[in-house]
Amino acid sequence: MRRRLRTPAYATFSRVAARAANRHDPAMEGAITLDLPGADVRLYHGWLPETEADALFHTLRAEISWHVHRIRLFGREVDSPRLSCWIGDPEAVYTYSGTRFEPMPWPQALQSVRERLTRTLAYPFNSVLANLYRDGRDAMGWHSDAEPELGSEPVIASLSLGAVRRFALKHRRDPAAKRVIELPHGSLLVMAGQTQENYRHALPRTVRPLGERINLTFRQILR
Ligand SMILES: O=C(O)CCC(=O)C(=O)O
Ligand SMILES: [Mn+2]
Repeated sequence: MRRRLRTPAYATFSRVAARAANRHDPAMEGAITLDLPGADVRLYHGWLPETEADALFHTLRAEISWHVHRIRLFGREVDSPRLSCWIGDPEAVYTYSGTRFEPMPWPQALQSVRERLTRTLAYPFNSVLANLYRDGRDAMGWHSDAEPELGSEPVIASLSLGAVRRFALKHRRDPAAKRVIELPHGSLLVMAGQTQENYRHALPRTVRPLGERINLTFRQILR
């Protein structure tokens, strides 16, 4: 059985908290809620206005120390097909795909995004996995963000910058419960509740000629 850390009460995300918080952030209104049983997934188009999203993309592209993460796949250690960087508060040590990652310090450009997310989603994000997809060959296979240090019912806030990519979700047991959506520049996808417990998600490869994309998944690592 997987080890589960207890989620502190203040970190419990609810629709009520979200609604209350949304009043202070116009970009959180007009969310698209995906109609998937046993999931809580919302997509906010244009969460970051285009010029801000452009600037953030260029700053992070240049400032983040991008590297290839080694991941465990079918018992073998291989290069992850994308460039990544684990960023967070000093205590936010994360082990995923069999590798332990010590956090890099927050770049200035990410601090204000993190503060805005923490405020509007009423959830204390202390880390972010930054990923750079160089073209359509870079991808992420089926997985759920369900490591023990994320606790039960984690909130994952995923900000997309750059090329539009498809994002797929499928239920672990119900083959009819699945969805593919597009994640445009400046959009925010929020996965909460039992989404990680019930669903896997993936960012499939594509042969379409595509430019670079940066994805930032904000998380809370529990101690
Ligand atoms: O790139 C994305 O949109 C998703 C990435 C993802 O699921 C992850 O890094 O855990
Ligand atoms: Mn994920």
